[in-house]
Amino acid sequence: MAKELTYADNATREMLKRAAADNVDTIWDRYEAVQPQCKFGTMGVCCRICSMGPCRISLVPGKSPQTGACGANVDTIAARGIARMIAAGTAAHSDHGREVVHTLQAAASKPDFDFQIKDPMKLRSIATLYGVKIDGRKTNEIAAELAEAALNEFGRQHGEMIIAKAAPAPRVELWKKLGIYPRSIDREVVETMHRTTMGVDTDYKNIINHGMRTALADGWGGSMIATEISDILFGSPNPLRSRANLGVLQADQVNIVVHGHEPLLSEVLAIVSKDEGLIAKAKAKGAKGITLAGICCTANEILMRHGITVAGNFLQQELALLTGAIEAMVVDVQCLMPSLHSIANCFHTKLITTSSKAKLPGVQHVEFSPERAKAVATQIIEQAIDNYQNRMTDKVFIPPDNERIVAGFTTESVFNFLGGKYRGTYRPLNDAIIAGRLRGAAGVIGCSNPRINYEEGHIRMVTELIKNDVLVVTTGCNAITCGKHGLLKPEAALKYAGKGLQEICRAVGIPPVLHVGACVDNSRILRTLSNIVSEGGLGNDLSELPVAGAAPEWMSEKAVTIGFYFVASGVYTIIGHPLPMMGSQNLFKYLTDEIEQETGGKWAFEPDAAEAAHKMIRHIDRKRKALKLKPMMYEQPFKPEE
Ligand code: NFS
Ligand code: SF4
Repeated sequence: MAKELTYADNATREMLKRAAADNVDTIWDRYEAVQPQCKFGTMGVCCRICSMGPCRISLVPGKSPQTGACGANVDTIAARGIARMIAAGTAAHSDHGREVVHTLQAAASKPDFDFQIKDPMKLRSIATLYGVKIDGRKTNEIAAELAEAALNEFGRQHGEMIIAKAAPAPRVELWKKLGIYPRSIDREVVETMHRTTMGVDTDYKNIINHGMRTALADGWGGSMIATEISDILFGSPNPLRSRANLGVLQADQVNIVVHGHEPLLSEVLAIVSKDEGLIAKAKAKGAKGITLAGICCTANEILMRHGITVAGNFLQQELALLTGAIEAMVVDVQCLMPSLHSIANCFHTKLITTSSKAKLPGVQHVEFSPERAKAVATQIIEQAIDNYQNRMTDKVFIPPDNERIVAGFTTESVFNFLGGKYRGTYRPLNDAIIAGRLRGAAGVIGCSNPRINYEEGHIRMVTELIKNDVLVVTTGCNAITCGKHGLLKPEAALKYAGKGLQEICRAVGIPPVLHVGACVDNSRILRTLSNIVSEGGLGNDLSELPVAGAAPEWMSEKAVTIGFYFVASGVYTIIGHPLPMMGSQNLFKYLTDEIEQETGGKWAFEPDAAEAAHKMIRHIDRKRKALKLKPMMYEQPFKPEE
């Protein structure tokens, strides 16, 4: 049985008790079973890139071996490992972006296609960024040309990426000077794989340099394309209400859970699940209706645009199945635990894979394609309805917990609020920071990880930041944790925020923690920071802003990529468990210190989440001082150390 979780939401704790009583292993049990973990892997000193290896460097300084068989030292081995994580993360986010662009392309050319352009305003704004002519042209013409331009960002052979020019001009110039301005997404990923294979790049700084270029091709490339084109196709989110946690599942309804990342099928499911005919079918089978709920970033996508409820985050995917109340769990790609199959088998739940890129042995596969979107969605929902009668009622347990949330903030929508309805402007935000009402802003994002007392990292960090008048923006699984714990409600400001942040939240009616979407939507944070710079009064580049980023419970390679594009963008970025490279003192010094001379950003590792928040606050205060901003307006509970 897993260790007791002292910070986790009530539903999670209840479900874990059930799992223990039923002798079902979950992620926490399996995590314990793999202890103790390999020190060489943890420290990043193991290389298995070629078959002269695997080679591992002694962790005792001076003790042999200090190089692999080929002569690679610990700095090279550790840097190569990190660079390959970045390449994998970039590949995952960007491949998702590519699917969305292909869908835009099809939508532009086929009049009876299941997807159509829902936000023509955003289409025009992104088309303009790409230099696509918009005046006097039809929506579909613009969309077709934009889709082509966006696809070129993946495979361009000459020249460089266009969308990354959305960054402030001095940043773009700096990237070019450092040789890390990205050329095209696939090219940077390929070059990372090339440089890190046996006998190529040995200089750890040069390897990380290209790692940053690859990461930028994600944050200011593949992820940004995924976000912007999804908004064009499915509509840009606006603030809306919903609920989060396992209690959103309904005992008397057909429950369908979508889990994974790409927004395509889940978008159609969100629409088709409201179909009167299907609801009538569900009723004919004795259910009161159809409930759709999400897990992981797919949840965030349909929450942001449709207000669909969230069943849980990464560590709750197995617990959702353990309710015994899910007729179908539909998965696509990324963050899917291979254990889902065996847990689903304990119940009537149909697990359905939908992407050719992610199949599970023995699991039903219904291949999704944008051309057959509605048909696939209907087939899945009908199957779920038929499965309702197989529910083993005596095995059903849905914990009641579910919390009210407000989500749906974007680069465009947040500050329309702050600026009043008719004039979208960042001025009030910048002024609040300049006047010392707000200390600054922090992006707290990323996964949950059984290595950490579940949710402690997120909750302690976020509450500590808002208490000190730092506005928090959140994505991914952190956002879901914040939602479950009541931090995404406007009232949370009164309970947790410092006086300055409280005043702003009250005046505008926003929560102190703003949910801006899925992990690819970290690109919204980049665009927001760029808008703050161009609004004026807080410096000329991202690195001058009083902001910081964090992923206290990170797990995925995608999180490593995100961290690197934030560091390359000049942002101080702190994570809990260190990157797997601590065996290389040189690399550690470079990433947590020297790199700041180059990009203005740097890494920090701090397992204690409240202490990590303090480090972020100290960094924000240093930036405030450098900008010669006014002292904070109100007496603050936090006294930074000198
Ligand atoms: Ni992000 Fe989303 Fe969650 Fe981590 Fe996985 S769901 S893309 S990787 S675990 S935050
Ligand atoms: Fe060993 Fe060098 Fe081969 Fe890596 S590349 S496995 S260090 S011989």
